[in-house]
Amino acid sequence: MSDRAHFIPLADYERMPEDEMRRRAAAFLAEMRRRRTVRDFSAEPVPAGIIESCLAAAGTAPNGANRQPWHFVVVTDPAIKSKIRAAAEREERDFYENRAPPEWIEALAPLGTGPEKPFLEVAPVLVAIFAQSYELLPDGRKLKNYYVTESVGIATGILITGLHHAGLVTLTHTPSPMGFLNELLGRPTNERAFLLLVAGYPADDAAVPDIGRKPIDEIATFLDAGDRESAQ
Ligand code: IYR
Repeated sequence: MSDRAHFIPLADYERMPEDEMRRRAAAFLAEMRRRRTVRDFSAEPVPAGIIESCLAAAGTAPNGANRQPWHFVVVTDPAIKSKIRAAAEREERDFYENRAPPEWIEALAPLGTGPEKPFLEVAPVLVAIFAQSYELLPDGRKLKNYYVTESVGIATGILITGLHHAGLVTLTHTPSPMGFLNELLGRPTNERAFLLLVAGYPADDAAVPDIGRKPIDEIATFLDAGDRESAQ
């Protein structure tokens, strides 16, 4: 049964004038359009506190039954980064040489990816993101989590947005399979590696593929009342 007795007023909501809303939406769009996935990183360390703030922001993500089914492991230790690179490249070589169907290799061609992953050692920060499929209770029982992939995906989106907003670049890296991350980072069996987010500054000569984004009319459909009637 719902229990609204424990509700509190929505005190932090800020109502804004419409022109301010439009200005902010447009400014946010302009800022997000500047975000690019980067594979050429500088080794320069990131200032203290940035990663922590962005992770705390990621932790505000809407999620299933407020279980907050995520865990983030921040790796800056060069020795651990080297181990991650070696393990990821082992999987990636097998992916590119054996497992990936030709169609997939073709789809990746414009991105210039390959089995070599130097950024895993060069970039100052790796954030390994884990999804908690269930919680392990102290008595050994398993408490199921809900909408885990959706929840962790949204949190990851906020993390990527936050890091971009703070002036860093990221790469969403998905070595497959990623089980080696549990082993290397000592994560428990209720957690599944979801994504490896590489973060830092771009290299001075960083280059990105010349690819575009779908226009709004291709990614969204606006059904107004009239459209709905005629569709019936
Ligand atoms: N995991 C591989 C392949 C890869 C797959 C997709 I889909 C990409 O958008 C990019 C890469 C790799 O990281 O190289």
